[in-house]
Amino acid sequence: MKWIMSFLLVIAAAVGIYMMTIGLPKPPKDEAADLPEGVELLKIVASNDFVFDKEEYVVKAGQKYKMVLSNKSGIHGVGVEALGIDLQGDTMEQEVTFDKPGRYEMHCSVMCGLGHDKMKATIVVE
Ligand SMILES: [Cu+2]
Repeated sequence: MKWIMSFLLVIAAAVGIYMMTIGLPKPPKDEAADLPEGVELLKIVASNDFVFDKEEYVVKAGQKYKMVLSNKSGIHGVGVEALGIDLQGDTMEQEVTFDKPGRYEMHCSVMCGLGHDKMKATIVVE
């Protein structure tokens, strides 16, 4: 009788481990890890509250960035005309080097709804 108990325990443990393995969410992709050398990540997250995740994105002049737009909810874009930036649709990332220090207004470039006109942030190049 004792061996049956041990056997069941082993099965239960095996099932448990299996469930844990398949149940674990995939580790989040570390986007900063696969950047080319010398390139930094500038990630912008947009959501359906018509906001970007920051009011100001501070970057260094002369530094090359990989600018990535991530839409947490809704469909938005990022436009900075003065810097030739337009992220939307199929183009959700772009390499940018900010040359001139200053403040640049960034706005949503996709008509995303009622709050669209107010969906703005600033890129601060230092
Ligand atoms: Cu919009």
